[in-house]
Amino acid sequence: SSSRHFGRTHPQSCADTDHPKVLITGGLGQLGVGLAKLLRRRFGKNNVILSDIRKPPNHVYHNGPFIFSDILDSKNLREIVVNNNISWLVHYSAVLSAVGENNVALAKEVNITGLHNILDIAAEHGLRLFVPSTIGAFGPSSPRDPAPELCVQRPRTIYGVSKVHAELMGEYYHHRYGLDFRCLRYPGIISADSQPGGGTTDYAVQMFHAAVKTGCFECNLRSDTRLPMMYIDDCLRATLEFLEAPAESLLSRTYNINATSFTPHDLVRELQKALPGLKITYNVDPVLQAIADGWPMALEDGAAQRDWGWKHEYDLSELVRTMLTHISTGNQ
Ligand code: AKB
Repeated sequence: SSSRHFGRTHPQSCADTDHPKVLITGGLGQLGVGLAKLLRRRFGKNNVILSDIRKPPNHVYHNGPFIFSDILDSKNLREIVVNNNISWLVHYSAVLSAVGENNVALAKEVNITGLHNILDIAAEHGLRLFVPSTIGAFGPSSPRDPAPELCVQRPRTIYGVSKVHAELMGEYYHHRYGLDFRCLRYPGIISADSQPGGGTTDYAVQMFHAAVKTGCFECNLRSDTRLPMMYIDDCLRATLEFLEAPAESLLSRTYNINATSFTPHDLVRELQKALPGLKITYNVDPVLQAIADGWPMALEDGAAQRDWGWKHEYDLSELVRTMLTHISTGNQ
């Protein structure tokens, strides 16, 4: 059909209406349930559909629509977009850095083939498409403190390579076919009630839980490894604000967002203010350490501040206070 050629066939894209109909892929990862909650408050419960290839816990079923969707099955994906009149797609399915290095074939399939399916379907149906990128899209030859928006990107992980590919393909589809592609480079995300899925920054989330539950933790990165980090509420708010930004204000389609940066040592010191008995040992994983050593220590996010008003709220001390409250009160 003509729409398969992705011509500019959607001048009045439904993405421009007040209440978008949103599909979130990879919805059972660290961010999907939280984003669905935020978007449902704004756009209505039934206008936000969470999807994944796994069966969700009961509370996810009770909080709004959940369906099976496999990003590697483009027929299934196309059916979902058409049957539900989807106008925004948030593509959270991905294999993260640590898991990717252990299973390159899977990372290629999910992060590259899956992304191709998503791009084609989004372009065919005039969707607004959000795909997260990451600090992992930089590498050892990128400037590290901070990493600018535009610089050398030669990551050494399959995860990073696939995310640079996603940035470039999305921007290409934007220029070539008018796809409303939007991409944020996320730092490591810290959350209390959802677990990260196999990344290099996971140690930080795990340290919070171990600190509260057992009082001791074995860290797999060196104590002086400084990485950009962000509390989940900042990340989800950034995503919503960026998704709502008028297209004319976006001078770029891929933006860095920054909040705080810390090392394991900084985090331990901050946690020990509330939990003085906390004991940390270090058992460095050389693969993860090499990944982290090639990532930036901070991201330069002036373009996001200028174009769509980005401003983070949580610094390290606020982040630690909030995480400890959530974990200790069992809100997890
Ligand atoms: C990872 O560590 O792989 C992710 C990321 C920073 O993209 N959390």
